[in-house]
Amino acid sequence: MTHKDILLEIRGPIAVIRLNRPAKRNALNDSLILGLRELFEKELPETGVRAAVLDGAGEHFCAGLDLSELKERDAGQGLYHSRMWHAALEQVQYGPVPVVAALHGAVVGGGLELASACHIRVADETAFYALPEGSRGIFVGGGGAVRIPRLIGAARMTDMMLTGRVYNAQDGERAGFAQYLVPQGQASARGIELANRIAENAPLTNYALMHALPRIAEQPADQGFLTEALMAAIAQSAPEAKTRVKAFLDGKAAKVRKG
Ligand code: 1HE
Repeated sequence: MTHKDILLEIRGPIAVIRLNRPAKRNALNDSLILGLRELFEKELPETGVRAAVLDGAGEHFCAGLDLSELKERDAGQGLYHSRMWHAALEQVQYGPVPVVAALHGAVVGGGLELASACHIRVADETAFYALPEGSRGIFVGGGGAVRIPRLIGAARMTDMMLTGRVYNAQDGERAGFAQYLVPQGQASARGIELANRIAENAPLTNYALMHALPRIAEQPADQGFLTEALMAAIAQSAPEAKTRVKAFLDGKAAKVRKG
């Protein structure tokens, strides 16, 4: 059963997943993190959707870790807590379908870590990005140290944590947090549009983009080229690829148009 603070709506080929704890600015307590893991690992695969959108109810996407649960933990408990986040966000990144994060308001701390585990980020003009961990005397623990530098570079992340710098939506898009910047209130609608487009792809193409590309990008070049060749060979041998290529050659598929 879907967690009490998560709304799941199936809209044809896509799922719309909403963090629904607006009174606490969608702060992520342990229960909600485990709920996200359960959703991506068990519930979503059963729905048969081909893409998903993740957004937040209320004025903000997500205020990060629920600080009211940050009680005294010893080093071992801290390690397990962080690994619990890793396991949950791993299910988002390497789960069943590509996930578009639709961002508005605060995208901070663990909220930014969650957004970074998604495959595409669409932000509206109200979005802002920060890593207040630096000011709270803690460190990122939800995979941010790995994923955020891959979006914006280690130098920008270091600056954010050392100085408390907050990026607004425009600067955030330029820095690489979001791939799309839309007017206020339109992030979810645009996310849904993109997810529907993603759902039209051959499933193997989406699989390759989710599971092969990030690993290839981390491999030494000679290994990356080989992995790419293996993935390409598998994707192009699928019947769906042959049908799609034939449709183009028969003049029945869309051409690429100038953006
Ligand atoms: C919270 C949290 C939270 C709000 N944990 N309760 N994250 C942060 O350090 C960010 C902390 N939050 C904020 O800076 C602001 O709340 C916001 C900029 C996100 C939103 O401001 P605003 O004015 O809209 O809301 P608010 O009045 O500050 O908050 C409304 C309520 O939500 C209030 O509770 P109330 O009972 O007084 O109504 C807040 O206490 C509560 N609230 N954010 C708990 N984060 C895996 S490691 C990840 C490490 C981190 O993420 S550290 C960064 C944590």
